[in-house]
This record gives sequence, C-alpha cells and structure tokens, in this order.
Amino acid sequence: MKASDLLVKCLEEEGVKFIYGVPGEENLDMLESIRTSSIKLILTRHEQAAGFMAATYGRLTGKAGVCMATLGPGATNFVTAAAYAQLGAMPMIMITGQKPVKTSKQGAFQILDIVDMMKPLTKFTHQLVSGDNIPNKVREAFRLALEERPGAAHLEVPEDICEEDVDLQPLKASSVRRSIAEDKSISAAVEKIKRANNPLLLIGAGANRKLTSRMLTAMVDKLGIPFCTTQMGKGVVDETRPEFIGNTALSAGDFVHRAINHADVIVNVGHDVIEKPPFFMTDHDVEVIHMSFNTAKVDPVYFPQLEVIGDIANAVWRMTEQLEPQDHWDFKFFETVRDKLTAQIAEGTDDDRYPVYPQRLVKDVRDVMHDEGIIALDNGVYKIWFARNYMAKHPNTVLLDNALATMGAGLPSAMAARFVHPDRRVMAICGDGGFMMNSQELETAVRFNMNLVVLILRDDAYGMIKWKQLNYGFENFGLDYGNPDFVKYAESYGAHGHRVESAAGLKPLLERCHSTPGVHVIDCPIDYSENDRILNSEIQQRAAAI
Ligand SMILES: Cc1ncc(C[n+]2csc(CCOP(=O)(O)OP(=O)(O)O)c2C)c(N)n1
Ligand SMILES: [Mg+2]
Repeated sequence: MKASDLLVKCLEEEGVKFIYGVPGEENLDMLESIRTSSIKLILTRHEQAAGFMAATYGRLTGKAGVCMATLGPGATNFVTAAAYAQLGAMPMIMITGQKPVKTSKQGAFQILDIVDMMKPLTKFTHQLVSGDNIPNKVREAFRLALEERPGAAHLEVPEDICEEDVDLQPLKASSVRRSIAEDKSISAAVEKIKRANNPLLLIGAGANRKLTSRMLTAMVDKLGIPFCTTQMGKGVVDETRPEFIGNTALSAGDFVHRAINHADVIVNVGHDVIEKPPFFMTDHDVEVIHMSFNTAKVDPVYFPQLEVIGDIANAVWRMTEQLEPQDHWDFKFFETVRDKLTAQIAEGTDDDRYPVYPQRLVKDVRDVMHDEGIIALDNGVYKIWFARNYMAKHPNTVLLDNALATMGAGLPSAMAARFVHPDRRVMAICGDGGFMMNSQELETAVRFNMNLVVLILRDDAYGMIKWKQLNYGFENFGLDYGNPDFVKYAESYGAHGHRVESAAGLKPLLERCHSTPGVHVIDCPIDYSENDRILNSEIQQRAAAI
C-alpha cells in the first residue's frame, strides 16, 4: 500500500471525520489518499483558521481535530492555532508536508525546521522518516493529544515518505480508562467540606472537557452548594440555577469575589492556571481543594492546600455519595451576593440608546440563542460582558478563549461548532478587529452552505486596548481604524449582510437571521463609552458595599 494511503487509514482508524486545511504540493499524495477515503476535506482560506477549527472540533468532541498544511509558510501559519490548542487543552493534530528527505533538488527553498519550531507549542512533534513508522507515530500523536491534559501534536510527512510502498496496517488504540483519585484524598476533601461553614464550588475549564456536567449537577442538587464559574468553565452546571453566584470574568473586585473571599473552603474543579486567574490567592486563610486530572502548577496566586487528582467526574460522584447537607453550612451571604449580582446584570438590558450598549446586547443574544445554542466569541472587551452577563445552560455552549486569548478564532470556532452540531443555533460574536483577522473564512462558510450568524461589534477600534489605555491614564492614541462596509463585504462573499439600525431592531434581526438559512453577517455598532466606568469602578464600588 502507498504510505499516504496508510497514513489516511490510520486517521480513519482514529475516528477522524474532517481534515481542515490548505494543501500545498508536498501534500498532494496525502490529498489524493483523502479523496478516496471516508474523511471529508474542509478546504479553508488560511491555515490559521483551519487550525482553530481543528482545535475547536477537539474541544467540542473530546476527539482530536486534524488539520493539514504544506511545509514552510503553511506550517508557520499553524503557529497561533497550535498555541491556542496547547494552552486551551484542546486535542488537535497538525500534519504538515516537507520536501523529500532522502534526496533534495531544491536547496533550502521553503525549508524550515518545523519540527523544532513546534516544540514549545505541542506535546509531540515528529518528522516521519520511514513509511513503516506511520502506524505507531500516528497512534502516539493521538495518544498524547488526547490524554489529559489534552493539547496539540504535530507530524511532518515528507513527500518521498508519502510515496513509499508499505505493508502495514493501522494500530488500534488500546482500551484505557482514566485513573481515579485515591480514597484518602477523597475522604480528606469530604472532611474539609463537611467542617466548612461556607463552602463554595468554582468550576473551571477542565470540567468542560470531560463529562462532569451530570456529576457536578447531581452534587449541587444534593448539597445545594453555591457555585461560580471561570470563563472556560461556563455551562458545566446550568448558570440559571439559584445556586449560581457569578462568573470570574474579572480577576478581582467583582460581586463574585465577595463570595470567594467569604468562603472558607473553595472546591476548585478543573481549574488550571492557564486561564486568567479567577481570583488571587494571597494568604492561607482560605482552603482550596484542587480537583483535576493533574496536580496544580506552582503559581504565586494559586497554591491549593489539598489536591484530589484523577478523573473529575468520578471524584465528584464519590464525594457526593459521602456528603450530606450540613446544618452549620451558611449560604446566606452567597445568596445576598447572587441577588445583588442578578439585579446589577438586569440593569441596562432594556437600554434604548443606539449604538447598542453591551448589557442589552448580551441579553438580546441570550434570548435568541435557545438553551443549547452555541456562541463562539473572538477576543475583545465584549468577552468580559458575555462571560459575566450571559448565563450558559449547557457545557461548551460558550466557546471563548481565556487561555491564549487570541483574536481571529471567533469565526473559525463557530464554523467548527456548526460542523459538529448541525441542528443547533450557532453564532460567532466578533469585534471588528478580530473578525477582520480571519474574515476570509466567510467564503468557506458560504461554500459549505452553512447556516451561521456572524455578529460583528463595530466600534472602529481595538476597543479592549482602548479601555485599558484609558484605565492606565494614557491619551487616546494609536487604536482607531476604519472598516469596510460589512454589509457589502458580506454580500460580496455571497453571504447575507445586515446592519443593526436601532437598539430595538437588534433582537428581531438576530431572530430572523437564525431562522433563515445561509450565512448572515450583522454589522452591529456598539457603544463602549461606559466600559471603563462600569467595569473598572461601578462594579467594584457596589461589590464592596455588599
Ligand atoms: C492575535 C492577537 N493580537 C492582539 C491581541 C491583543 N488584543 C486583545 S483584544 C484586542 C482588541 C480587540 O479589538 P476588537 O476585535 O475590535 O474587539 P473590541 O475590543 O473592539 O470589541 C487586542 C489588539 C490579541 N489578543 N490577539
Ligand atoms: Mg473593535
């Protein structure tokens, strides 16, 4: 069998359904092998977007997403996506081409040491130098990409290796279960929670990876323990439940931090320090129980005293079995925080001013998204508003990146969500800056006949940085730009272009776009003039007053 056929068979054996990418001439053997396989090629207009799609596929399914690119410039375009997957713990495999390794006729044209370049960005990076190694190296790449903590893996496949004739079959994955926490660590955690007066759950990114939602929900059902979420832990437990007391979109000073400061034991489920800190540990007054697949990285603002290491869902289930609600648990203060937060979030949701204000925007988006609808956020200041004000009801229904926090991933990640969940409402929410970093993928979305809504929040600036600039006391400088006419821009791709003309017009327009087939691009002028006042002072003052 031809080696590239074996490579693709190995991918099929791993359950790969899609390969996202931009082939170059060094990938042509592989492309031909894909053509006759069960795998669907999703041809994109930029490798970075292909990488974001593969990573998001991994994030949503728990299976590794696969992307391909050529050598040199194709492979270097994967760098940001590799970092996105690696920091965000999303299982992803990158396959890049290379000139022949046995003989070379083109000098160093386009040749870079891609394997070395990928080292700090991946869990595994390897150049295949023999077709006979394909089955074991592919399996190894998948094993490492998938294993907790998941991340990126890279295989370089030179042209002459692809053409080899090999007589091998794919290796099958072994049957393996994740290790579970040791009994004594479970009982130590149970004892601490029992003895606490004000225990609090904090749900982080790791809890969104594996199916911990059911077990955590059962724990909250049985014990009534209040919970808060990190940005990447949103939706693991329904945030519209009365036990929810807020998201840690800001790292300090928010209502939720009053609750965190009040807690005497914090059960931190699935958090790792890759996320912007949900709170700063400053002393040993509060006891933090770190529950995750891996031990906590040593960090000056996070130093849990007890760790329960192993499969999270299993540990949560065993702890729930051993715990009963305790008479001395006192959640009154948490409830006060929740009531004040709920009231504060409701403010401004009917604001008629135009351009639209963030509070109303989040509310209107929430209203049209249905419970299982997915919003995929790019990176900008609106991310804080959505993380804080948008209540997620199901796991992985708010796709945001609080790890690499890269711009440009909003549209590709929404497209990946569309491939995985053809029946749900899916919306990309991007700033005008982030949207323009991968807007070319509108063509891909139109070509694949997607039903997709892309909401562009237009402030004609890198708003997030403007907000920080103002907060640092600097003059307004260097962050404003112009934009294309997004309606015409969308139409030139064969998408539907819309413009929000009034605050009242936003929600009906969103509803119409979601219920009409096709790619819809919405130009939504936004007013960020109150960001600094609300996010940097009002919230802190009101939280402090509780
Ligand atoms: C690739 C990348 N470049 C730069 C940044 C730094 N950065 C973070 S947010 C931001 C501005 C985002 O602007 P926009 O997408 O328009 O969103 P806005 O905040 O204006 O709503 C910048 C430059 C980043 N996170 N990622
Ligand atoms: Mg902007």
